[in-house]
Amino acid sequence: MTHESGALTTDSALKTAHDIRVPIDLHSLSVHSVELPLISKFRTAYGAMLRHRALLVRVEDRDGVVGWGETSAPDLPTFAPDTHESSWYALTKLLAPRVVGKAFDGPASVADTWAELRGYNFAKHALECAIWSIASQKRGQTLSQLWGGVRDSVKVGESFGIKDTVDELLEEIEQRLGEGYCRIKVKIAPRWDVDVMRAVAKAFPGVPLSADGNCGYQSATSGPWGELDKLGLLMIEQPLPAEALCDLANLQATLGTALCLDESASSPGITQAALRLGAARIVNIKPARIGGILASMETHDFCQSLSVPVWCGGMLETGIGRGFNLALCSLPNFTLPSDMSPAKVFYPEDLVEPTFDIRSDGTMLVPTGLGGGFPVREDRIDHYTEGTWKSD
Ligand code: OSB
Ligand code: MG
Repeated sequence: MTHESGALTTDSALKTAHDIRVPIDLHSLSVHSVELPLISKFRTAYGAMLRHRALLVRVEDRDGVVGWGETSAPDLPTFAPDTHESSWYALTKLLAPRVVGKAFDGPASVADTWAELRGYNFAKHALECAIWSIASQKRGQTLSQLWGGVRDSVKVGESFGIKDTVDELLEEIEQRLGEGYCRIKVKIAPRWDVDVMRAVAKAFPGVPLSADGNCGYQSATSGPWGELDKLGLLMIEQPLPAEALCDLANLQATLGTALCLDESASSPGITQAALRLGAARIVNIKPARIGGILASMETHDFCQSLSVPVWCGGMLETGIGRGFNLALCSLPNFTLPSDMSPAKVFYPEDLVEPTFDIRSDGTMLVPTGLGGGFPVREDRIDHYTEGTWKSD
């Protein structure tokens, strides 16, 4: 990190991560399908979820170092082409054979083995995370240190699903603001948008507020956009379908409010194209959706060069996946609050212990532990596992 004429400049995050050298000799890999009950249902434009399935990847290298990664592709290919089952297929049939029993000189060389494969971003991300966890332990550096992080704590907000009533939503927001969260994100869908956002803005004046459409609207010209634009929102996340880049650009041109890419940002290349089209002014980097940690670094870097701020979204990950997300948020261009609820907001218990929590100033600490950041509770994973695959 250097200071030039008062401006904060850093090396490219991609180059920093790409250049990490550490011998990794992959001895074994297992994939665990877990199902966790949700404390309360989580509803978005895609529908309601009462339980959550995740895939956990465990890798062990010949020195006995163990790394875990997590991915949380949904049951149906609604959010992205990836699903729980397609990620299972990719991990067990496509990715494991490329890495098990092989020796590498660092995480980037492992990721190189699947560079020719299109898609399966969620699976690639989980395996890449498990490898980064091993790299962190073998180098004796935290993920944030390995990746060139510049801050010890990150600003976080909460994502609120669609509720049965506005009062229910307001009550939950009030509780979360009391816990410290510094930004509110409300899921919207046709008939749960302008009135709801107006009520939230009125009840909590001055609190940064965004809306997330989850691709639930079809038109840039008709819809709640003009009304939402009057509310001074921090951003409107993914109002139109993922591939509607030209419509997003048309909509962005009519709005004072910044649009933010989520589902559209399906790879670094598409994200860059979308920004050059003017489809948004902010990017939600979800590492699983965009293809992993290195893909996130690349996206972080060109967004920074285009003066586009980024933040990290969540997919209801447990503490295993969030450890990587928190470390990612320590990079310089993650300047907006990220979706980073502790697992306890969603689940009866976390799969790591100790886990992380929100602090009263609206921040969370970047993990200081080696590996994924938090000690994994393998006994709890066993408890929630409904299927396991192991390499020979
Ligand atoms: O669009 O950000 C989204 C959860 C599932 C699918 C899509 C999204 C979400 C969230 C969850 O908003 C936020 C979190 O995990 O903290
Ligand atoms: Mg979103």
